[in-house]
Formats: sequence, C-alpha cells, structure tokens
Amino acid sequence: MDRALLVGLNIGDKDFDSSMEELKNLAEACEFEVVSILTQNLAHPIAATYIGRGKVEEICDIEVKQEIDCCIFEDTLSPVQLKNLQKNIKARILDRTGLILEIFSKRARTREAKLQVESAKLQYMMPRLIGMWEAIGRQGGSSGSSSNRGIGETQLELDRRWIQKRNAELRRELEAIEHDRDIQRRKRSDKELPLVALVGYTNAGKSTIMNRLLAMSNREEEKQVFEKDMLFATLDTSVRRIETVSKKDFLLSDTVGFLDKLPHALIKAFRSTLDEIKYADLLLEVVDVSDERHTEQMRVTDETIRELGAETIPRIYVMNKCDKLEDNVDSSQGKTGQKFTVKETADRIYIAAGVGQGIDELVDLIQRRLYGGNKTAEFMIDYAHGAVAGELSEKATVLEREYRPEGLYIKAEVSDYIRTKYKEMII
Ligand SMILES: Nc1nc2c(ncn2[C@@H]2O[C@H](COP(=O)(O)OP(=O)(O)OP(=O)(O)O)[C@@H](O)[C@H]2O)c(=O)[nH]1
Ligand SMILES: [Mg+2]
Repeated sequence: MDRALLVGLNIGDKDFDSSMEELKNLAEACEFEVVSILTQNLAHPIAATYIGRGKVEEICDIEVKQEIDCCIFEDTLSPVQLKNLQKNIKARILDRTGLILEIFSKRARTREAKLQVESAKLQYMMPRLIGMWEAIGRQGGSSGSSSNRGIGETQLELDRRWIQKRNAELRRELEAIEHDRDIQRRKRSDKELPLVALVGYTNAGKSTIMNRLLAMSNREEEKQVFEKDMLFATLDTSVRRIETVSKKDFLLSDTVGFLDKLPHALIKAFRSTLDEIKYADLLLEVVDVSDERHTEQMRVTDETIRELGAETIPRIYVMNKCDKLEDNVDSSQGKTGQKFTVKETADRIYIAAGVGQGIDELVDLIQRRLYGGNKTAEFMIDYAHGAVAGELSEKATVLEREYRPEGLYIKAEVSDYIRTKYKEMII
C-alpha cells in the first residue's frame, strides 16, 4: 500500500477538523495508508505554494524520514501551486480533486462511468500539464538542460492536442449514450409509473435501501445493486421496478452519492447520470444519522439538489442507520439497534435499512405520498389521450364518466401525484 502524508491548511473554517477526517476517509478509500498528518493555521492560502515556505521544508523532511509516496492536500491546488510544490517535493502530489478523481477511476465499472471519469480527468489535467512534465523530467534525473526542456515543450504541445482530440471523442460517445438513456426514459414514462429517486451523501445507505425494497418485491436475485461500506460504491444510475402486493408500484432509481466540494469537472461529467433525479416524482433523501457530520452532509445534498434543478420535487428525508445511534446501542451486549423503534414525522422517517428495520413503513410512506391524498377532481381528456383514461381507472376511483363532444369527461378521486401529473386536463 502506498504511504500518504495529509496536508491541511486551516484558514479559520469551523469545519476544518471534519474536512480533514473526510480527507483521511477518501485517502483510505483510494487504498493509501495515512502515516502522517500536517496542518498549518494561516489567514489565507499562499498564492505561490498554498502553504508557507517553512511547511514545505517540513514536508521535504517528513517525506524522507517516513518514506512517503504521496502528499495529499486537503483543498484544490491551483496549477501554479502544484507546479511550485512539485519543484521541492519528490513524492507524488495529489489535491482533494485529484484524489476524488482517482477514486472514481478505480470504481468506474460501466462504460458510461468510465467515459465520464476519463473526461473529468482530462479537464482537470489540461491546465496542470506543465507541472506534471517538470515533475517527470526531474524524476527521470534530467538536469533541466535546454535541450531537454525543448523536448518537454514539444511533448507538452502534443499532449495538449491529444487531450483535445480525445475529449471531443469522449463527448461524442457520451452524447450517444445519453441519447439512448433518453429513449429509455421515454419508454418508461409511457408505462406511467411514478419515479422515486434515492439521493444523498455517499455511504448513507442508498443502495442498501434499493436492495431491501427489491427483496421485498421478490426481484432481488436478478436486480440487486452493489452496496458496500466505502465512499462512492455506486457511480452509475440504476432504475428498478418495485412491485408491491397493493399494486401501487413505482420505479426506484439509485445513483452516485454526493460529497462536499465535489470537483466541478466531475459534476459536469456526471451531469447526465445525475440528471435522472430531475425526472423524479418524489425524492428520498437518505441521511446517515449516525455520522456526526450529518447536518453538514444534508446541507451539501440540498445544495447539490438545487444545482441540479430538482429542489421543487416533493421530498422525504430518510434518516438511516438509526441502529448505530448511541441511544439505541445496548452497551451491556454491545449490540446495536436494541431499543430502536421506527418513527415518522411530517417529512421524515427514522429507519435502519441495514438491519431491515422500517422497510415496510418506508414503502407505505412512499405509496401514501404517491397514491394518497385523495381528492375529487374533474378531468376533460382529449380523445387523442385515451391512455390517460386507462391510467385513471387503474389508479383512481372513477366516480363519473361521460363521452362529450370536446372529449372524455371523468370525475374521480385522485392522489396528489396524479393531480399534479395531469393538471392541465383538470377543469
Ligand atoms: N449499521 C447500519 N449500516 C448500514 C445501514 N444501512 C446501510 N448500512 C451500511 O452502510 C454501508 C454503505 O451502504 P450503501 O448502501 O452502499 O451506501 P450508498 O449510499 O449506496 O453509498 P454510495 O454508493 O457509496 O454513494 C454498507 O456497508 C451498508 O451495509 C443501517 O441501517 N445500519
Ligand atoms: Mg450506492
């Protein structure tokens, strides 16, 4: 395992400690062994080197003594800072963005995720090429003579051109995939099932909830998604049909988790994957309540949902991992979840999906939100939209039906979801 030194600059941010803790988790998720942590307090970062001169020397010292392979900086370094630091530090330098990109490239499994990660990496590398070439030149033992520099510059130009060409190829391929997804989405909306989207911070338990709901609908063998205790276990979007005995079926989507300061290049590259959220009828915002940073994580999730333009979609907060809360741990037996009971308030539900607690209650809540809230409404349906009438008789209680010259008149008791969906047909 590669040995890493973490470097953090505290500019008076109250969340500094938890940011460093998260960086450590990220480093471990990337299979680094964190052997040392170095921090500095400053009013603002130094433009040229991010941290102070003295600290750079300290790093040089530690890297030799502790055989450091990689220095990981807590924030994003500018191309100039990276270049200057790499002049002094022999170990590889990664910043927060570089580290996250590295994790994503290790995790990417589907073709789309791989292309998206590659595109994000190229965007990130482009302005940093000079620094990288200098580092490679020096590590190769070159003296930096003028002839070598000449080769470096030619190479730099070639690299730039190659990256631009490759980026164009990637964009084309991703557009083709997105087009296919669009077709699938349209096919799905033809089936008229409501779409429920799982969203939330990475490792909150989204995929676990998806799998429990699949198990409940007896479809788990073929359709289970990957769940694991690591950051960014999921990188793609899966949509599954959840079948229930009450026939109030819905589609459920599971997608990539969020993270504070998620690199801009990544959000851009993953846009089409994340866009799925926008088409949802209901969001399930999954929160790991046992994580002491969960309030902050909810803020990040809410912000990301806003950025994706999905803030007006109705939402349920699913407070997960309640079994791990201190109040619920039976210390005499060291067992979790002993005293825990599922509870529900206006917009949130407290569950523990990992130990199968609260799943039925969650499904019930989803169904009430999608199919409940019955009120009488009158529809005038154009004869060209016959399918709507079919959906109403399936999912609502039809009270009156009349064929009129201008269209089919239906009076029915319908849920909030149907009412919003066909609001332009309500008279
Ligand atoms: N104790 C406990 N662990 C849980 C619970 N729910 C999920 N977990 C565990 O938390 C870890 C992460 O779960 P995932 O479902 O993969 O999380 P995710 O939100 O899909 O994460 P990403 O795909 O990485 O964004 C797994 O090891 C789960 O077993 C729970 O209610 N209680
Ligand atoms: Mg997941």
